[in-house]
This record gives sequence, C-alpha cells and structure tokens, in this order.
Amino acid sequence: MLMRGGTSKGAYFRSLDLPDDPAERDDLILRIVGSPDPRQIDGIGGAHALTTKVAVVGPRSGPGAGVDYLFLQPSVDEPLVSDAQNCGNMLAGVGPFAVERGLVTPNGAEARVRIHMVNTGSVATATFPIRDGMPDYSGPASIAGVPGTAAAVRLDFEDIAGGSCGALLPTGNLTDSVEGVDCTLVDNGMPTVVMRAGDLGATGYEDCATLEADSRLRIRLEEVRRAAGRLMGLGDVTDSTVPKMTLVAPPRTAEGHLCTRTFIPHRCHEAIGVLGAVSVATAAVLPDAVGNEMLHDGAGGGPGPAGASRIDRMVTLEHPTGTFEAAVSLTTRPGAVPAVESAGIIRTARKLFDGVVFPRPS
Ligand code: NQM
Repeated sequence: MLMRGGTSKGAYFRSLDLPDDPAERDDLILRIVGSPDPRQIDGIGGAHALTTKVAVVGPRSGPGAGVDYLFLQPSVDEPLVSDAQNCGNMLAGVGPFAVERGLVTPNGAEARVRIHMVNTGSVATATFPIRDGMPDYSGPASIAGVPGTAAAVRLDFEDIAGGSCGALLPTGNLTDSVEGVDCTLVDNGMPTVVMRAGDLGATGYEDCATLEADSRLRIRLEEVRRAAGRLMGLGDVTDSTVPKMTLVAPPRTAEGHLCTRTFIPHRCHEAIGVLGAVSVATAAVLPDAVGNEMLHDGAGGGPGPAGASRIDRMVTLEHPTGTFEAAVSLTTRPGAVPAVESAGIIRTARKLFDGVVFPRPS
C-alpha cells in the first residue's frame, strides 16, 4: 500500500510479504523503488529521501499488544537501505495500515494502536478515527507541507530518549564544542545536532535551495556531523542518515518559539522530521542548551517532585514551509540528566494506492 504519512510518502508492506533475509529484502526494496537512480524512473520512489520510504508492519513479535513497525530508508542514488533511523512521519500511517490489513481490529469510533518501533526499541501509541471498522482519513486537521485537511493521527511516544545513542544527551553535556562549533547533541527519538545558524555564517531563515547551494556551509556541516556522530556513540557516520543537523535562529512569527533549518543529513528538509522536531524541541527547553536562549516565551517550567523541576511545553518550531508543534514534558534535577516524561505530536496520513508492485528484475 502506498501511503502519505505526515510529510513523507512511501510503501507500506506486511512483514510476511517481504523476504526474512535482510540482504534479500533490501535488494528487493531497491528494485521496487528504482534505486540507485536520481530520478528513480524505473520504480515507485519519489526521487527524494522524503518520498522514498518503506514501512514494514507485522504482528507484535515480543511481549505486549500492538504491532511491530520497522522503518527502512532506501537511498535514492546509492544501492543502500538503512535501518539506522526511525521515521515519525511514516509512523503516522502505521496504525491505519495495521487496521486496513486486519492486524488490528478497532472497537468503536476511535482506534488506539500500540506500535513497537523496531529500529529503536521504543513505543508509540497512535490514536485516529474509525468509520465502519476502517480508518477514516478525512477530517479537519492540517499540517504544514500538506495541502488541505485530513483526520488527525495523534502520536504519543514512550521511551524514545536515547533510542539510538543510549541517552538523551549522549555526551552527558548540554553543550559541546564540536570542530569549534557550539552544539547540543540530543537524541529524543532522533540523533540530532543543534547549532546556532549564526555560528555557521547563516541567518537560519534561508530557503532550502539557498542552503543546499552553499557548498562552504555543507562542507562545514559535514565536518561537524562526522565528529558529532563519534561523540554520540554512532561511530563513523559517513554513510549514515543520522545524526540530523539542525540550525536554529530566533523565531520570526508571533506563534513561533524557535526557527529551524534541518539537514537530513545532506538534503535540507522542506519542513522538519517528526522525531527530529521532538529532539530539537526537547533541547530547546533545556536551560543552557544551544537555542534555549532564543526560545520565545520562556521555559514554561515549574516545580516538580522532591527538589526537581518540571518542564511542560508545547514548542512551535518554525521551518521552511510552516510550523511544527511538539509537546514535551521533562523533569530536571540539579546535576542529573533530564528525564523525559512524555512527548506527543499530531500528524495526518492517507491511503493513496493499494495494489501489486512490479519490481525491476534482478
Ligand atoms: O524525524 C526525515 C521525515 C524524516 C524523519 C528525516 C522523521 C522523523 O520527515 O521522525 O519523520 O529526518 O530523515 O519523514
């Protein structure tokens, strides 16, 4: 099934329809999407990382209810398929797909599907409307980067902190100097490097084409990314899609709290990834992290249990095509690493096509 999930698009498969052997599976996926080829003319890929995505969904293999979701990112112009990252946009389609395929049978007017994200071992609960036993894709919710409106898919995340790097702040620091640039290295669902746009000679308000054309900026970002990847425990990230690189600047709109430009990691995102946004929003609310000093509207904190402080914030991130809202709750204690209590977002998703795909012969 081809679906739009949030601001991404890709093919959703039942796990039983794909080979078990990862090498065989990845080879088949490359032939389905038409990679490697910048135009993907002989496949169903969309010639961009954001429209060349794969979700593999199956019955829960471990303890607990729900379904398993493995995200795979095929490269457009290289014969590579990566399972190194999660995708919160494709995640928005997983619950509806699970209902469509009979993996989950909803009761009533709303489905709540627990989704085990195989890439990081964390869990999300998707809540979305049901009509006559099937997902109702129409509704009033709109998200930046998608024309029109659709039904809201609410995603509540559990245990996403440190899913790839082992800790929310993989170096234990709120800021690190990496290759001479102040960075906050954070993983609240997506390994992300947060930097001030001004520290890299940008304003942070440029459009994607301008940023992608700036070869000096891109070389500098890649130097920082490789060094940050090692510091984050990700090893040599030369061929990896993580960490993502986010430039921040003061917000420009009345409703925005922080302006962002994100590289994923080489192309500039027309918006921002879901878990990338949750990670940036988390960094932004932490006093002394990069970008916190630019955050509009203060920290939104209050006293927490026994000497701790509680931060509960809806953070509106500006990005090249609009805004993205992430709700984050954290508890901080002096001298201790902040603990993430919850994170949630709203996305929409839509079934686009259901049928048989014909892979390029091997
Ligand atoms: O951060 C793009 C996207 C993503 C990933 C990327 C995502 C996320 O926008 O959870 O959704 O960062 O590669 O789909």
